[in-house]
Amino acid sequence: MKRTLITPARNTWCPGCGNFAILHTLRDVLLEREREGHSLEQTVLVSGIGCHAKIADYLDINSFYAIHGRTIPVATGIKLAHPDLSVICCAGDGDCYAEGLDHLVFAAKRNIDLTMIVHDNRVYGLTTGQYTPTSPLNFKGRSTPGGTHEKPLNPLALMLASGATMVSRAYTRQLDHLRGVLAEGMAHRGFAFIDVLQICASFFDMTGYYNEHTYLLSGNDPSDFWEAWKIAREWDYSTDAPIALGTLYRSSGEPVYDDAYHSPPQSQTERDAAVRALIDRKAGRLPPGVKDA
Ligand SMILES: Cc1ncc(C[n+]2csc(CCOP(=O)(O)OP(=O)(O)O)c2C)c(N)n1
Ligand code: SF4
Repeated sequence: MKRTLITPARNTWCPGCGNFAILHTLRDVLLEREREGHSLEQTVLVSGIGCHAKIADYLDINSFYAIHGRTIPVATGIKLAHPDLSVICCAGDGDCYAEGLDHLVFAAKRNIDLTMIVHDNRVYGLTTGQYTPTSPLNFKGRSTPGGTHEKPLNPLALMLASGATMVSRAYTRQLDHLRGVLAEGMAHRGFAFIDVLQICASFFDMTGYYNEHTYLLSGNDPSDFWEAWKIAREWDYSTDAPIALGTLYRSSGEPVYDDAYHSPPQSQTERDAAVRALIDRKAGRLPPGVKDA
């Protein structure tokens, strides 16, 4: 029987939600990687809290539901403890551009080997449409009936400035392109950041706008930081402008945090002994002369 990697959990996303596109394209990428020899058992998905996070319920792979804004600390812990795993973060824009923004900046700065997929619907979806850092100026939502008074954050410029070694944008109505960018992100060694313009059909349906304004990048040189910077600044997430889709920046072969990090003891026996010694030390039971980890 053909594996679908889709769990039997009841799907509660709204009809037309862009999360379906991310779920199914990510599934395709994972199955393709498995055919290429990357075991699914070596892959872990960490999600935040929000509509996007339910992807952990719907995709049949190892997963961890973090708390709001904390996908990256959890994913960092997993990666440092088990450097051989491929670790994916699925976060919301409220989740990681507001609540957990500091973690995002530090993950990029450290160039930790994670694939960061942001379901950027530009609202807090699960809590019914409050504004987030990428909502446009004057956005009228549940918490701002008179419109917002602040300009949005440009996540691509922020990630470039923070040191991310892959910076991309995709769109949930461009499935083949989205699939390609997700595959590229998973293949990248280092911090791969992908801002996915994800349609929230219920609270901020930008389909018509994105269909009209997006274009696929071609002929750009992703190793050219300043070209990437220029492309990132074309659209400020608020004012009408062309919206580039694709990989703006990619720098390969840069040191990754996981390599430089002092690894904990690798064997299970050593780990058990280290944990036991820590517990004993805390409990004041460590015999004289025995060093803790
Ligand atoms: C620490 C904390 N603050 C607030 C909440 C309430 N909360 C749950 S989901 C959510 C909105 C999530 O929005 P976003 O991250 O953009 O994801 P989306 O639902 O749009 O996918 C909020 C504010 C929470 N669960 N935990
Ligand atoms: S509220 Fe928006 S993001 Fe959440 S499931 Fe519905 S369409 Fe999707």
